[in-house]
Amino acid sequence: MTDRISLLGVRARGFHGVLADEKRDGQDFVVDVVLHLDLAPAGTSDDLERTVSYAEVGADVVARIEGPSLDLIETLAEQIAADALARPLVRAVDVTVHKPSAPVGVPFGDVSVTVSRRREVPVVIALGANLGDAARTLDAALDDLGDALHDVRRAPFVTTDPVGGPDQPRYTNSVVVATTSLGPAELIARLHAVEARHGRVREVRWGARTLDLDLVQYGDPVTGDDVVSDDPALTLPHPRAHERGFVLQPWSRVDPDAVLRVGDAATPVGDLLAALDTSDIEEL
Ligand code: PH2
Ligand code: MG
Ligand code: MG
Repeated sequence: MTDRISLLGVRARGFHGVLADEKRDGQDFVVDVVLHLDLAPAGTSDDLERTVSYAEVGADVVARIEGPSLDLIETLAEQIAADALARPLVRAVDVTVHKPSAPVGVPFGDVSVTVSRRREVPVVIALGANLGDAARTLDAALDDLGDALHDVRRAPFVTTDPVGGPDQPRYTNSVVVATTSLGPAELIARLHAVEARHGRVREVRWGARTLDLDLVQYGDPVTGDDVVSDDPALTLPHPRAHERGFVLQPWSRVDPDAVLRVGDAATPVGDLLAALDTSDIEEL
């Protein structure tokens, strides 16, 4: 994502510093904040609710500068970054804190620290395989995803009848809920790379495969900051997940309160599942 809102040169007086005089006399701090978020929803609707108000961000920054005395501008930058990421829609933030009157002891132009922080986003990934040692491949794939995912929880493996496509063996399926700091396109690229490493070839649509890793949902539809996209390279949420028992059943096992966006509605996965015939699904 390259869209950004930059708020530069926010100046206020604060009492941060290691030295006693700094805590007593105070000095000016100057902060630059660059928010990374998708600006298309606001740009196409002209609606402030669909972006972040830079005025509110500026007020947050001044409150931190004028707030409780800290020793380090690193801490101030970290706090400002956390405030920005706590705002819905913000995916990442770069914060620079300048301390132009710092007691450096030599003539200098400016001193600053910069931190870049990204939000951890909840994601749901469906796993499937019906060639080779499927359960082993799914485990290996999760190992390969390693650093891309955090707080990973995996549903028990199930076997399921193939849905669609040519005559083919039963599938082994599972679902993983996790968080990531990767963007949706980056995460999908990682999923494809892991599929390729396990010998996946993209030939027959819905045909047998050594490994299928589908990004089902990116973000939280309850707060509305999930990514919705009909870009063919990044269709989110997954267009068929809401009708597929082999996704919904494992998902509800690993997260009984799971919610999937279906159109405009954040829908409990349990409700979707209740409407399906899941008699083919067997836990391993
Ligand atoms: N994946 C498909 C097509 N059909 N059927 C089952 N049971 N499990 C799958 O993972 C699956 C499928 C396309 O990705
Ligand atoms: Mg699939
Ligand atoms: Mg797929």
